[in-house]
Amino acid sequence: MRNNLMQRGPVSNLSSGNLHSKPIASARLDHKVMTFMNYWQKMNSAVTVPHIFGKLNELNYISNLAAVVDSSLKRKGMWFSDSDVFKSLEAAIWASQHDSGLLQKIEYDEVIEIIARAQDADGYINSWFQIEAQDQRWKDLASGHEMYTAGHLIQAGVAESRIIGKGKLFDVSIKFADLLVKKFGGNTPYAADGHPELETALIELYRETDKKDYLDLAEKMLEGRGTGFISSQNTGRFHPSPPVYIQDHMSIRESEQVVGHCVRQMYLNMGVLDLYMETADKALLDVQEKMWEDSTYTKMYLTGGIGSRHRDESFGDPFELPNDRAYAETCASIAYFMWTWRLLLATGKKRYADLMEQLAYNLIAGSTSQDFKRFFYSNPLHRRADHLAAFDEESSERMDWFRVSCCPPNIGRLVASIEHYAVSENPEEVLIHQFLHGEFGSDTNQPWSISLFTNYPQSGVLKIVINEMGDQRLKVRIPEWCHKFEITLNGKKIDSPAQEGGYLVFPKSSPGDSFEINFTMDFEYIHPHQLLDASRGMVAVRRGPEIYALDQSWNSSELVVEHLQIKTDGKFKSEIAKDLNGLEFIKVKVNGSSLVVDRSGPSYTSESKTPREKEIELVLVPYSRWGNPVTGGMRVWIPELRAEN
Ligand code: FUB
Ligand code: ZN
Repeated sequence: MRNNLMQRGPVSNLSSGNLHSKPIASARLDHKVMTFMNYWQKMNSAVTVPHIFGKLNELNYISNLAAVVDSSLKRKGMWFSDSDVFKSLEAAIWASQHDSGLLQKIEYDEVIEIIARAQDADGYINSWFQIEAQDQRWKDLASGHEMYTAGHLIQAGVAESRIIGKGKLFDVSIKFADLLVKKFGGNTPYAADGHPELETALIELYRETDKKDYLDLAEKMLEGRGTGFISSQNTGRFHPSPPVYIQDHMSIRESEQVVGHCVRQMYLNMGVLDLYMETADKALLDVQEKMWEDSTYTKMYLTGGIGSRHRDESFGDPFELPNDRAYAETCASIAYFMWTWRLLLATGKKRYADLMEQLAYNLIAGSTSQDFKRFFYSNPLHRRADHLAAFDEESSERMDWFRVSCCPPNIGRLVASIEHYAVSENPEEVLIHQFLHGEFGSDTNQPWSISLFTNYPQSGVLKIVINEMGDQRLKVRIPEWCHKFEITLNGKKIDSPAQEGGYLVFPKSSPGDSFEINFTMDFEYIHPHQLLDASRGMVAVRRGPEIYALDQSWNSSELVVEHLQIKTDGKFKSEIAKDLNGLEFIKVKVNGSSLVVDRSGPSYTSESKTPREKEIELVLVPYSRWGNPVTGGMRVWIPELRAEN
């Protein structure tokens, strides 16, 4: 049984006593400060979420639902477009915590009314099937996305319950969930969706209602996967879905490698971890930890991107990580972040918090333009200035919308709830995993409250003021990139601070105590694994959690990124720069050279030529800032110019 119903973010009200720590009840970012995440969250509510609803209205997503009961309206767009309405509502609900006028601005009540009217008497909603093919319901489990879409509805309902209180959207989602239980639960024949998502949603609904039917159905769907049955339920109408593509090739208890469509694999993993968190079935956790290693150590880009193949939006082989052809969908890294949070809560292993930081400040942060209205779907690590997107490829430009528009609402919902992924607690400890400027606390029977002040990731200085603290010990993650740090307590240096599992452990604290930690942020070169062919002979630059990019916008217009090499024996010259919103960040100059390239003639010769080159200075900026305002040439991995022997 759960012990309280007070937590208000995603993954709340967990019941299992077998977790390392749980999310906290109260987290709030200060929107008056101009730090990267705080400003982004503020603009996400003020600009991104309203922009998304503008698109949902303009492009018929909402009227598709109205069309279910109004035959004068014509349905348009993808067959799973309802999912983006539901995901956007979830984003708006989390965002309404920081912008009280937002729900009115997006006409929340009216949209919910349209959804409620579209719901059939038995609880079913899916405007495509309701309008285009009533008789095809549940016939194309492999790619029809009916349960996937239901999952997003349920997640929005759960968010409504946690933030606004159980209202009409919650009721609609319960009605649909009950239909799913009736149709697919208990001893009924097995069914599950080719696009996982419903499983994690049902377990979140279980946490919100305590109704075990939802957990049981999720468990049945997860445990039955891996026989090829879902894959066989394919009418051919939508998308071919072979077993590996939809993770229906192997049981969740045996599958140790990430394969197939990246977002599907990540959403499936969220469901498996949710199941572990509620049942404490350790075998599930063990296999998921192996899968995380497969993904993070062999199939992930330095920026936190996953998916090296545009074809089928999929993982490639281990170490198949082409920089220019990177698929690296924004949704995939967002789901990776959400999965990794579950692993962190389950195990308390620091590596999970480190990865969440890497994902947040690189791929995810780079997904959104500085006007907060354009987004990357695909996030390459190398873009040639004369890049021409191929037919099978998502654009490597930030766009204000996409035909398949899953990414913008996903960005909206994660950024709107990001503060809930920063701190967790157990009866002995309060654990600070991510460094965000704001107030954090708990209202359990062990109340505590802290204020966190920081300008992260521009600076590695973190000040923690204790407002209230009982017997729990305060622990702070030492970031993976950090080689040196200093700590003071009420202004006095602590010489050998205690450490446990990569976390600093602070002495018992009293109200008014103030800890200051300075995680020294130096620039450093990062080298690829020797099996990473696509980046062999190249280096990348990192400062703190941020990976840097050589971006055309910050360099001379004569510079061609493919002609450049970097000298790793020189000094890093850092400077404060400002982005288009006036937010400060650190740019860096390094020595390098530009090859004098003759583009005419054949690509290959039998003779080895030493190209002429001229010395130049390269300017690098955080990957998250590249391509603002325009997308030109860019590369993360830069060929290293080695000193002649
Ligand atoms: O199929 C729904 C969503 O569209 C997936 O999660 C994304 O990868 C994109 O294909
Ligand atoms: Zn997406």
